[in-house]
Amino acid sequence: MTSETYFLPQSSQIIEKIPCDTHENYEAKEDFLKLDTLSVEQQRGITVKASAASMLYKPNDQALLSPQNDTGYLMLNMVDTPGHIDFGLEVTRSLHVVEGAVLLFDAAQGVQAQTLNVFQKAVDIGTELVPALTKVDLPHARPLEVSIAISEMFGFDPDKILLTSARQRIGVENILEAVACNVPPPVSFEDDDGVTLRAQVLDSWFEPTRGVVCLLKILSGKMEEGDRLVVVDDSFYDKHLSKERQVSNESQFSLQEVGMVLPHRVRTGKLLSGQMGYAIVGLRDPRQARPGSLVLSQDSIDKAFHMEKPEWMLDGDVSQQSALFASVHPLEAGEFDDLCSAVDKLSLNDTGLEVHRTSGASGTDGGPFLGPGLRIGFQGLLHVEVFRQRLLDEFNMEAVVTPPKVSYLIKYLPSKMSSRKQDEPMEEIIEDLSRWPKSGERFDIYEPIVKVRVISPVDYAGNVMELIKKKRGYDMSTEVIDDLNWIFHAQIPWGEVVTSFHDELKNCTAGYASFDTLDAGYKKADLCRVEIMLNGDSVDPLTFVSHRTNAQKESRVVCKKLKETLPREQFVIKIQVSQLCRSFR
Ligand SMILES: Nc1nc2c(ncn2[C@@H]2O[C@H](COP(=O)(O)OP(=O)(O)OP(=O)(O)O)[C@@H](O)[C@H]2O)c(=O)[nH]1
Ligand SMILES: [Mg+2]
Repeated sequence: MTSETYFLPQSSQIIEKIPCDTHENYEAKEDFLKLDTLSVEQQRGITVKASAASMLYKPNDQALLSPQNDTGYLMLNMVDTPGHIDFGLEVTRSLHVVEGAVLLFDAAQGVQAQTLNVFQKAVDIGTELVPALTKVDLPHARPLEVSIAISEMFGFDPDKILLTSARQRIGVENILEAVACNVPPPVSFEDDDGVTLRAQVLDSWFEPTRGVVCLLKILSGKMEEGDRLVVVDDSFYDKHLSKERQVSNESQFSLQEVGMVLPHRVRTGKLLSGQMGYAIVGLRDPRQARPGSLVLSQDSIDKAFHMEKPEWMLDGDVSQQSALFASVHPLEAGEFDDLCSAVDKLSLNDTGLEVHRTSGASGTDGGPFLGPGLRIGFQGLLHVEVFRQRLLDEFNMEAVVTPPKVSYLIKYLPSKMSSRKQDEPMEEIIEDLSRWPKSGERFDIYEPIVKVRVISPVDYAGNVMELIKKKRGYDMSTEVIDDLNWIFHAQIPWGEVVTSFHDELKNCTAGYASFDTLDAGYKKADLCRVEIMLNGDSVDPLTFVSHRTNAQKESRVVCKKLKETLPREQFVIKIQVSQLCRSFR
């Protein structure tokens, strides 16, 4: 959970509408359990999207309130973030908009790899951290040992680590009080004149009956229903600089409804500086209010342009961060346009997706069997699964997703046989395997490498090390966390990690190990491109890259699977594999 606290600059009329959490009644609240609203989250019991909610809290220490605040309450704006590494972008985005975060550790399992990752992000961003152990109710919880281990690893004062249980409602009050004491209120802009509106879109989604709904944070000024507003992004500022600014009609709107998220929506009619809430803006196209955009008032837009803007603008960040790529095809060939429209809407809400339509309208061609499709970049394998399920749940669109691939760096070497033109670069990163060098070229291939950090009970150390070796890992080292857990560091080709590392690691450690990864550049490798052909036609989406030593084995597995799954026809279907230029059956 990440949390933000700030002083309540609001009159009592708003307080009446907001349920208050005092020390006496917080136990009666069930609402905060309902933040995981997507059906994929409920089915799988995981969080995939960050979601926000606000509450009033009456601190024990009333000295925490500012002199102007005579209400006795603080308003806490909280964001719940996913834990799985594939949704790390949600964590990064959330950390940028809060002043502090509660870092939760499992009192039974101890430190997990993704917690290390979040800790490092929070330190880089400068977020205040409140450490807490949860699940202390479990019979095998080890609060003392885990507290000592994390205080040594992260430098927290062991006495300040809070003990809690979400299930038994233990220690919730202590967390709220620690947040109120330690997390500072948001810093307002230096040039805040108290009236000029600057709000940032934190999230937005499309609802068929209401159109685009935004989750906003008011950075300065206020917004009220009926206000004429404008959504602007980075390109707006660029155009303004080149004096070509023209606010398009599409990004102007009249604010239809505004309110707070508690976590059910409560219409308040206005939002003031420092508050977080929802806004229904009457836009129909979700792309017009992308997360990171700024909302300004039409009346003061020229003034606002000369004022400070928040650092965080997300657009453009994501493309470099896709971990793997797959091509996505509709189940029925005629549904390609519907697929495109569904993916457009989903990509607004899932900013980790990178949608490519490079080769004309059809994006990527799956040949006679898969038909046209889109090439999409994902954050990891779970992300691919969640994407597929969200398409089905939220857009009733069943899609075929080909096995994901990573990107490769190709360095061309001088060759008389080369058909490359002089102005073509000698180095390129490709994620589309149809751009693999043609035969006759001389080239070196570099594959992406990641630093992997596995945290596992020491009982499974042998299995973990064997798995790392099997995945072509190198530079392995170990570090002791406590009597029970070790950290294993290694460098592993990313292509080996994305395929089945997660499942195999969980299997060989009875589900106890966790891992995270850090980009470590590219390394030269002996790789082959393996092409699958059906009746002589290459099926692009089935092409894969394999280490030379495994290529033959992996090709046979794919052919065998194809033989089992392709529908029986009256004619003979020839399945062939071509590895580099060498062909075999
Ligand atoms: N015994 C016990 N179980 C808990 C406690 N908190 C959560 N759980 C269980 O742990 C599982 C995961 O809980 P979540 O609250 O979904 O965990 P999370 O950290 O939000 O997970 P993600 O958001 O997917 O990263 C569920 O089965 C919960 O019932 C606790 O304090 N005690
Ligand atoms: Mg969760």
